Amino acid sequence: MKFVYLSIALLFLAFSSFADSKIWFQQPANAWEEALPIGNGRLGGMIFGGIVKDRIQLNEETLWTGHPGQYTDKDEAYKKLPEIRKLLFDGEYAKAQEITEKEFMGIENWNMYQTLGDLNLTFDDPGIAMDYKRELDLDQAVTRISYLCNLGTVTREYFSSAPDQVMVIKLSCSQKGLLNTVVKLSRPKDATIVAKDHEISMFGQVTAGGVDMVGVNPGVKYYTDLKIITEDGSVESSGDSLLVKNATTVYLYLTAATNYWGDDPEQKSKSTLEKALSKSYESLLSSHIKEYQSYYRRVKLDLRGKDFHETPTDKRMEKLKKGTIDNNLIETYFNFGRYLLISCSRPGDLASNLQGIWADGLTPPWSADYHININIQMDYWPAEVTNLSECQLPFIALIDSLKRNGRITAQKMYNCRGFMAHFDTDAWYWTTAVGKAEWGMWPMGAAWCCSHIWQHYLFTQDKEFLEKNYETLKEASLFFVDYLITDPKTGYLVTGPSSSPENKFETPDGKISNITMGPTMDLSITRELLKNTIAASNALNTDKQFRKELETIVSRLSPLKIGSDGRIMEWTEEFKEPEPGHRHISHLYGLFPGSEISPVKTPELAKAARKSIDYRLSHGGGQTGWSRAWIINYFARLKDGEKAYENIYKLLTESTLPNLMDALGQIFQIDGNFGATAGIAEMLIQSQTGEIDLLPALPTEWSNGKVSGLKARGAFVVDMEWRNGKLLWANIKSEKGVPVKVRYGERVVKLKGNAGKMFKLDSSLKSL
Ligand code: FUC
Repeated sequence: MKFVYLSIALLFLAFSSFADSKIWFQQPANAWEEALPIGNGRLGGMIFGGIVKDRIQLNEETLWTGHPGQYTDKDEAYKKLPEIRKLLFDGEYAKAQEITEKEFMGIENWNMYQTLGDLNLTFDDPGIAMDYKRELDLDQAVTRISYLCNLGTVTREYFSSAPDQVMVIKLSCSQKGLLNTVVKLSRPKDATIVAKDHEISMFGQVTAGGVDMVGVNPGVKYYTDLKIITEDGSVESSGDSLLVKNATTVYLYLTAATNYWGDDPEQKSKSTLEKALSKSYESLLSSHIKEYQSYYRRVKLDLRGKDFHETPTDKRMEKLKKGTIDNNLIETYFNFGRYLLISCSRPGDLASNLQGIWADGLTPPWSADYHININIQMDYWPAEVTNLSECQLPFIALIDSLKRNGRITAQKMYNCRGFMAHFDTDAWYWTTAVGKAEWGMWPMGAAWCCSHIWQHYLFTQDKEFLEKNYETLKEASLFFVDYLITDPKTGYLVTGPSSSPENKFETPDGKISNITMGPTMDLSITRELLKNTIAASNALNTDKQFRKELETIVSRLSPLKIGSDGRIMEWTEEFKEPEPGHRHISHLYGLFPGSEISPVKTPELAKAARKSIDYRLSHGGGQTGWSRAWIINYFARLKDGEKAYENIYKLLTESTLPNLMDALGQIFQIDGNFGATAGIAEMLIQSQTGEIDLLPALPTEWSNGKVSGLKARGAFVVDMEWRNGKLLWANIKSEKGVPVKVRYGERVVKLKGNAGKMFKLDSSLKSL
């Protein structure tokens, strides 16, 4: 079969007026990493768009192997704690690590987030196909395919609707009755497939690992239904397939459910399908677009780039590598980040995992689980600032779900009250420490997650939300009240045994080790958690006694330290670093996402942070997409727009797949998309120091531009325009009447609290 791919894109010009809201190609996807994602927060699809064989790889976010209670803590593990801590205080790192791994930590037994399966469509070979186009319209959350062939114009349209909880596909050709297709559902294992009448059902119970592990470690029961409706032609079943013959337009409706939330999956899937079928295709599509746009259209970014919309996205990515400046592609990348968050994280759903909701196969990378030593937190970095607060709620629910196991782990491993979690969890919310100390021995997972509770409150000023989640902050803090220990050398309170996530050091006697007492990141997170809990108890006017206790502890926490070479110290000692370009830059947590390091408020620390980043980068740092994305945010916080831009460019050219999905090597991992989306916003607006800082890190390449709908802490919505690198005007709408200072460069003005008021400021922040 020959395809003739012509670059003329006339067919699609009518689809949307938001030209740079599209990711598009002139060829089908050859690999999963080139397919286009659709999703409604729960039900996802990766669209390949082949001419003869189209594949839609399917996901349902609760499709997990395993079950609650699979991971248990070692009984009375805490009895080992004094010995381990003593060894670490005495500098016996390697020995402490050996005991920790053997006697303190548990055994790995990973559960998997798995594919729901594939929807396969096989069409008659048209011989020659011209003007092929495959696009994802970010403004509508619809993927479309089209080409010309002997069937006339063939078009396919795919979307996953949140309001109707159904994935819908429309196939059509312009010549009457020429569309023939074989429709199949498949899954590598654990599936029974039945095709009858106009419907295919696939169901089973998922089990662990690869195809040779049938029955091992059972997980959820699932059920998926596919219904075919045609306007003409016929549909008949043959084995487990449906054959559509002589049709002009075909509609496919797909629903899926599991028993994760306690539902009967068959009943849930079928009743959802029935409801969707009672509506016309047009009404499903229009309510999908309307509902989606109620999120997506809150923000609009215009970086005044050159118009390259007639060049397909993969070609633009290639041109970028050769040095073309393409601000519109950065806009598209930013919009794609918002699209992904809206499409994988809706209130009531599970939180975005390492791949959002899109993962192929039975054993996706790192199980596509919840790594909470950076990755899942990064997924939520853009949520508040890009005005998608509700999309953060699944993550808040995840924190709540950690409490049950987290209390047991706190008790059994540390003999402490409160709750805690280590570096990783999954849909069953395990919290114990497993595996190698290098990554497993890190007790700060829940504490870091909790910062998102306070940030959500700061951005929304939603007191009811804070009231509901205060106990979580309190319980997370309570753990540290019991857990922290005085460092006999310094007299400060420290954490431990713990690591600086996934990094290693060389001990004075030449051994490579990972754990110490009081790594810098732990202290930054602890300080932040306790301060947030203090602030929350103040805001709610509650728990005075506990607040006092926390204040005393905060004053005794080991502070940030600058080393002899001027960098922020990663550990309490100045160790040799076997991997000086390590991807985690955890000791700068206080710069981002934290706020204890600031070029305005703590210039010495900011200078040391800058040195630390430069050092990492000069040793090959930023290798993964997410690491690069973190660096963008670091430079934004240091108000260095040029460096932030340089790292966006590096992210796009070194760690981004052709479909703009973030890459770790050749593997998709969604955190980099979200981290960089947040970074772009941080370059335009910041509010972590109590001031709204306008255009804090504007690079020369973005000298002219406009943005609307970004959010600032204190519940403000900010629109602004700039020209020749200078602010032109800013409109700041106060939703809750919180008084605030606004900064632009050195200039600072005060805005009085006035709920609902729009403050209109000119280029020198004077009221208009
Ligand atoms: C963290 C990182 C790895 C990877 C994994 C999913 O632990 O160190 O690079 O991103 O999560």
